[in-house]
Amino acid sequence: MIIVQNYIAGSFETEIETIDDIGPATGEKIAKIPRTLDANASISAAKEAKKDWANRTIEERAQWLGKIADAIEQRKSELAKVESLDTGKPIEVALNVDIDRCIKNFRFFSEYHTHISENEYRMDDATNFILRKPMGVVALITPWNLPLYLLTWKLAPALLMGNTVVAKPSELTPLSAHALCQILEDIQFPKGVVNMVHGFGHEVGQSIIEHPDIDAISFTGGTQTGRIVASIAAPMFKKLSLELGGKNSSIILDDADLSIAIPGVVRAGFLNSGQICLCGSRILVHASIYDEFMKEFIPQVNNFSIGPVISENHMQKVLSYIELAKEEGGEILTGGEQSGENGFFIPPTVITGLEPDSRCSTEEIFGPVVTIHTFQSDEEAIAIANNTDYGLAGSVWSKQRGMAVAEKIESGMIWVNTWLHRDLRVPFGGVKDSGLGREGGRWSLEFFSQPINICVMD
Ligand code: TXE
Repeated sequence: MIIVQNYIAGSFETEIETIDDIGPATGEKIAKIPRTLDANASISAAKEAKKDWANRTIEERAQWLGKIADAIEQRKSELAKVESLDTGKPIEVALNVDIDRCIKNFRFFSEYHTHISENEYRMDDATNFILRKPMGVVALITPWNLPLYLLTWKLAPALLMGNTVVAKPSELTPLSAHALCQILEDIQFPKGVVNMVHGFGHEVGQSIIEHPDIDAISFTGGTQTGRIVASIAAPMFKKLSLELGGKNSSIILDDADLSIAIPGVVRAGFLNSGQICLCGSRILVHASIYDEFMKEFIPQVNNFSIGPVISENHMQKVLSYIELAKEEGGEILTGGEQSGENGFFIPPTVITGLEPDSRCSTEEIFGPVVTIHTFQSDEEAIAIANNTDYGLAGSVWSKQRGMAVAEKIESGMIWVNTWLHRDLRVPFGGVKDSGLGREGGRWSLEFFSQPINICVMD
């Protein structure tokens, strides 16, 4: 049994009350985590540590990011093991997708600091100097689907820009964040700069958001929770970044190269058991190629190996959407029921026959479930893709018209003839109910800092 502790001011601390952490592959208890009720101690620690960390040079902070990347690299198989245990994802996915990306997150921002230009604007009689100052103490609230990947995606730029941090990982997947704190301790990372608190979102999570000494909040999670976070942060004028849910379309036009589109669309639908906000869970296929597409698509779906979904509750939510699909007139072509004796497994599930505006086709299910729809023209495909409250991502598969269709999709990110092909310099984030703000490259650096103008007369 793993015992997870809070990490505050460089020391590991327990709480009297604990929460059980259940492994989704077995349904058994794998760890105990502290049920922290308030984040006051961690926020005070971060506030104290800010005095030193914010005053170090950006080069020194960048060097620390490099050291963290090295230390993660040395312990990558151990980290992949805990990530796989906690999320149920196959160990190769944990290693090659999750932990690999954690290392890249730190390395990328460690090297990217040289891109920050010291802006100067000349006037006839004066010069404006724009400085980038840290925000202060920032809150990082992260979900369970890509636990360390998403935490480090926020942590690296926050540290680079001179902020100190209070982080709260999901109570469903606390293990890799705890392991990261052990790494920070081992490499003698300055105490109090990163503080990690564990517990329920509505308890310790909310106490972080509400605290007057938190200067900025970077949140990734569900749209409903994002609404609560925004309603607390807005009247306090806290800087806020929200990466929320998605209901993304994979659009296969009649001129698509099916030999790349089909495996691409299968991966987009089912990677991480469909539990990535970028997953393409609505598949729109041109009617003229539907039969040819489906003949190859279903066998590839059945061959795609996935892990469980994250929890009993989440499995019930996904299964209830499959029941709803049947009530809405859908036909289950493959999958559709819980599988296995233990754990929370649902095989890849494909549903046809639903109206494009049905609930199952427009609401986020966040599991291994895709719906298939046909269309007759590019305009119709675009209209279906845009007919959802979300606007995060999507993909278009076409030899000729990918860019033209992509431009008309209401979403923050679109891939053409690929999916989840990431350049860490580009903006990441959604429109509509998928969120607020952008992460990535200079957008992350801007979020975690504030520009100050000093105008000096000649
Ligand atoms: O996430 P929550 P949940 C979607 C997906 C999923 C749904 C709900 O559709 O089914 O959201 O998932 C913390 N104040 N995504 O309920 O609750 C919480 O402890 C402060 C999409 O598991 O949003 C966790 O650390 N914090 C998403 C984090 O918020 C609070 C990934 C996210 O959990 C809080 C996950 C509060 N009041 C789910 N309440 C994506 N965009 O990738 C909760 N938290």
